[in-house]
Amino acid sequence: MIKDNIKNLIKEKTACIGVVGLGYVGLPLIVEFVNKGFQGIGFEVDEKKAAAINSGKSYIVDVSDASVQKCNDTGRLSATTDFRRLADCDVIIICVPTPLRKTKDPDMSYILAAGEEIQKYMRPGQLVILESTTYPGTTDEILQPTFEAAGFELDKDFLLAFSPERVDPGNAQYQTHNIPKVVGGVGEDSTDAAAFLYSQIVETVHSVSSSRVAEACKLWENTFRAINIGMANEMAKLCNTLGIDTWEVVRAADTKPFGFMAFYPGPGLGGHCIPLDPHYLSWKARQHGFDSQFITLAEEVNSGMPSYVVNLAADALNEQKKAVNGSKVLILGVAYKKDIDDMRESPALSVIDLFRAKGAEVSYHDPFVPEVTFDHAYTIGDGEPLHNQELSDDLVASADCVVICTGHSGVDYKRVTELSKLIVDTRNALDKPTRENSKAKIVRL
Ligand code: SAJ
Repeated sequence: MIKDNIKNLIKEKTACIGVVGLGYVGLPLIVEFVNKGFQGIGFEVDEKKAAAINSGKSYIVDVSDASVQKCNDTGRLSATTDFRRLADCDVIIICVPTPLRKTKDPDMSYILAAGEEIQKYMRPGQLVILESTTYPGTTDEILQPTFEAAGFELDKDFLLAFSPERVDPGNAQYQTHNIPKVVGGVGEDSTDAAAFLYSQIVETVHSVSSSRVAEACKLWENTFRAINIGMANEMAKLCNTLGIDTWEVVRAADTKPFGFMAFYPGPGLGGHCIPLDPHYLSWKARQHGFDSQFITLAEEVNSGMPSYVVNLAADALNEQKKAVNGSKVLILGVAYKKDIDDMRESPALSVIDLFRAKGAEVSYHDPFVPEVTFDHAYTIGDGEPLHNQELSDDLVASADCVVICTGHSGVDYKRVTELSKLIVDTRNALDKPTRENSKAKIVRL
């Protein structure tokens, strides 16, 4: 039985673990397996990444150079662009990107490419696991037929499962070993073998009945966030309409010890997960004639926040008899969330674009982000990148409006309120004493 063979190799720690894609999911994963005594082969299409790993260097925030070097020193870790070595692996875990196309449809090209490479070098006796976030059905509708087309038979020649990644970059409290792992196989043997594999590196493994359940679980988790953030954004608009302090309301609601989970308004939805994952779910549902209204509505509300923020600023400038056109706008914080340098899908890009479309002169300060580039999706401006400006007194004082898009720690907000004329705070970055002593007019979400 292939399941028993694979489980024995895992038990004896002689199983060779292949990880396809050494990004923020794949690299921490292979390091965990090597640290637990397994041999690990990392597969990358990017030669620079493979070379970095082989020279003991990490390019992932949660993985130190020392931890990569330590794995190298055991002689059990290697990274390669030679996909022929997939044949050496007893387990192959796919951790490749699943972005959206510009049309908001799933871009499956990375999973398809990985599946084709694995098919090329597949041999009997392998367990393949997909970790990339994707729509329910990917594992059994795409990967299973790909391997069967090469003459391999599920349960006889190969096992196949899905296990969603739950890596939270920068989260010191929750790392790979203590984040419960959901596992769902295409058939019981696959579930059993995959669950046994992850039990070697994760404290809690939660098996489900199929790969589709596991695929749907991940999307539920992140769609839950997108919809609740959308609700927080709509509540902000509602509270502003009623003249009620949004942040005071949500903080009060959060005193409820059960049945409530706080989400907060913001300038929009950024990151590589939350803005994208719900579209994988709604896309698949639409293929079956089901239209997910919550996902659509949350997308409308969240993607409308940048213009809501710009209009708040425009109204406030208008009160000071200033037009947006020709005004100097300083954006404080452009990363997609606090105290990180990641710009993916950052709503600050849309805020900047909208201000420029109204003729404002925009600059930014973000200690984590040295440069902001605009892809073709952002139409205004000459396409030239913006560069981080030092937060000098002159920069703040000369701005007609300061917009806090990301409330990084370590910014001297008190000084900003002393020097600014007008501040739009989209992140409640200005605490009450700072607000009460502010010389600037302050507008909040
Ligand atoms: N945001 C709000 N209001 C909120 C929470 C978030 O506007 O109340 C915004 C953020 O500013 C950001 C976007 O939403 O622009 C996404 O924020 P996020 O906190 O969901 O952070 P992400 O994108 O890093 O999400 C990841 C996800 N992790 C995985 O998919 C493995 C998510 O499931 C985690 O819950 C989240 O990290 C986390 O909790 O840190």
